[in-house]
Amino acid sequence: MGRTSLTVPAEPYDFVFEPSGCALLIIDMQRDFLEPGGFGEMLGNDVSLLRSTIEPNRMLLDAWRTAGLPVIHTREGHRPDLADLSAAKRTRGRGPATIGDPGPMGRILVRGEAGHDIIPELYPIGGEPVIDKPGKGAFYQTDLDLVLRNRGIDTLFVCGVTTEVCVNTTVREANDRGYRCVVIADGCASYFPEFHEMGLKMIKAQGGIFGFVSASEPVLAALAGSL
Ligand code: TIU
Repeated sequence: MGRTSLTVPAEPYDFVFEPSGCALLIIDMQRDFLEPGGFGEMLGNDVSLLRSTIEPNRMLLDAWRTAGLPVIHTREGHRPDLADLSAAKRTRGRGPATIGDPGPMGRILVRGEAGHDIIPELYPIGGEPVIDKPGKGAFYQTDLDLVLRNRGIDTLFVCGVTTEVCVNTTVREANDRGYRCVVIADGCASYFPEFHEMGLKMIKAQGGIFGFVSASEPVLAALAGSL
């Protein structure tokens, strides 16, 4: 792909980008958050709200791979010895089980366990870095910034779950580090629809205070036009 700029309709205004500097950043599309019988559902959440994001993400992933553009995946989770899990995070929530406890798909949010892994529909392929993060933001205590800089990436198209937690936190972190972010509205979701809506509004308010919001279809159309 050349150095041609593309334009995609977005809010608060059209977003102009150069594909070679754009990564697709897919946040925490993990089995424990998305699959029936996982940790998310065990806590009483309706995972179908999150599963609506799988198809838009799959189409974006296909398009990014076809265009030969960088894809980066993240997973929230902890070392098996939980040495990177703060007491504050472990004890918050007061649910029936917490991080590190046995769950329906292995130890909850522990690296190497089945539930911690990415759903099969969006499984990474060779050459796609997977960033394991102990927090909500993908920059905190990870090498994401280094990976992006080494690849000349300055723009992130951000998808994943959940909109108001890990997506919002990551976009705010990226914004302060000088990255331009476009959040894909139908590629993100929350267990709480009103939080999804407000999470997107918070990104694009005040002239795009943290970034832009678009959707999978216009982004796919922009990329297709460039192939
Ligand atoms: N990935 C992510 O957003 N992690 C969360 O903890 N989300 C919740 O909504 N709990």
